[in-house]
Amino acid sequence: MSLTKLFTLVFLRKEDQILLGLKKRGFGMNKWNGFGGKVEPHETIIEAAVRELSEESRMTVKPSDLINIAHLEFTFHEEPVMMDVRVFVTKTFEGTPKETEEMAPKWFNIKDLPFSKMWPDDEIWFPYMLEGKKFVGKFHYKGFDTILHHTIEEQESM
Ligand code: 6OG
Repeated sequence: MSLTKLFTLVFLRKEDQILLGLKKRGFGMNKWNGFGGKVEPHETIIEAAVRELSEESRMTVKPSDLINIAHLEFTFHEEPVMMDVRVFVTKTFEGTPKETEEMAPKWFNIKDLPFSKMWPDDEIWFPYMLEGKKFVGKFHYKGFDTILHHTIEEQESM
């Protein structure tokens, strides 16, 4: 039997820069990523995206400014869990990024992203996001370092 867990992942854009955070604990520790986490039972996906961004970076966004650009599905060899990650981007936000217990935020130029210290899937799908495309990406991992196979399908709308 398989079990799906729903997550959010938010990226803020400022001209040719993107805000990433270095994860300080838990799943994906020591990797740069966007900001996000589990959707709680009482909240919508958008509410979770806004909340997780604020908790992890202290940045504020309006729910209506988040653009859903991707669904990412992660499965792991011999693991029953499927991670369903909803990816959002926006250029409209308020605040100054602050380090929190979970993340250390930093702006990166989009031409100089730290892929060697990110999830291996990021290098495959970031180009779609940076070109403004919408897509569904499916990645099947063995452990946390090896992608056994993947697919990416562009979508007209999400
Ligand atoms: P917490 O454990 O912090 O939520 N996430 C991934 N992001 C990328 N780019 N690649 C992956 O490949 C990922 N697996 C999980 C979803 C975990 C956060 O990490 C994201 C969430 O934003 C396997 O609650």
